[in-house]
Amino acid sequence: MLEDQIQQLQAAALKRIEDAPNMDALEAVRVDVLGRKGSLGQFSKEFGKLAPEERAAAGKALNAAKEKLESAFDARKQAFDTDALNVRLESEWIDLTLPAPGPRPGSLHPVTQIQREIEDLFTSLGFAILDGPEVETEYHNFDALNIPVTHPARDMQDTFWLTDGNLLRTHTSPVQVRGMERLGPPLRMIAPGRVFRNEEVDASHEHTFYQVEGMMVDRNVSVAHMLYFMKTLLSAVFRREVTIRLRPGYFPFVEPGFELDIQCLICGGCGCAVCKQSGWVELMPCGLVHPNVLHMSGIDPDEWGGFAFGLGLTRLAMMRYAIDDIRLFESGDLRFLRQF
Ligand code: 2NL
Repeated sequence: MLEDQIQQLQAAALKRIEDAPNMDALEAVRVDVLGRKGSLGQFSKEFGKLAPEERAAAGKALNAAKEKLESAFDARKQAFDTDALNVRLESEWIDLTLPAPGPRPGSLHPVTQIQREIEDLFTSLGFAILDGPEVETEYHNFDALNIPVTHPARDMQDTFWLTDGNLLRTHTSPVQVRGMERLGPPLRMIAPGRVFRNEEVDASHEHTFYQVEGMMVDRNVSVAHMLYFMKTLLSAVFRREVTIRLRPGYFPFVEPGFELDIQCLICGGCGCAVCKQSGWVELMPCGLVHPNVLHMSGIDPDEWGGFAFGLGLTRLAMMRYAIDDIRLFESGDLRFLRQF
């Protein structure tokens, strides 16, 4: 009987639909059974052999089976769709009550970080933080510092001269000269900032870098005062006790002048590549302010004296973060800057 065969096919197909493990398997069943060349369609070809009254009953059974299978197929498909949606909902949900992330927070340039630490320290020691112009007069950058007219530092090779006779400051000393002129003694000040040298640029030389200079002018200021402040400064910068030594050094704006070295922080003084096996690292030129320098800025050297020092901020940043190429600082390279 055709109707029995349809019944059997229907039962087998329903079971296959129910057992289909996924959408692909279900679709294969649909093509097999309901598709154009599917097994259900094969029955219609048998209809010609049937008597007309049998044909009507068989047609009815075939349509009923088709409807039943189609709705079973749709229900199974619906179940797969719902499962897939639930998986997505579980993996992709977001909490809309969380605050928006906002812009990515930036960070301060490593030199700025060290500059601010030093500013905070000196503020706590009663020093003023002074700023001044980057384009300077020859007088404030050289003459007022007792630097002879013939000094090689004034040379084209070391200084960026402007066509009007002014220059890009080669140190922040001119800020201190202006400070002495304006504040008068007694005074304590530091002058951090950007300075310029006409350098052949390589991994350890830049035309633009940062330094801080500082000075204290008062009655009876001695090398002992200078040493106290320098040790306090370096212990704060390196966040530990440092051992220092003084060697004589010549700078026209101080007398006596010194080179201050710290015992190498890498090897503890035993000798390594950083200190070139000497155990010491040259860090800070300093000295007692030359009487001529005080006099030129309107301070009586018979009544007042002072100490002064210079410290390279860029160099400190290189030491602290073990940066081996000075050109990175002015490069604007975000891959570098985002590390700080
Ligand atoms: C440097 C800087 C030093 C000073 C700078 C200074 C400034 C005035 C008066 C006296 Cl207005 N001194 N600054 C003092 C000692 C050392 O070093 O970069 N030298 C290579």
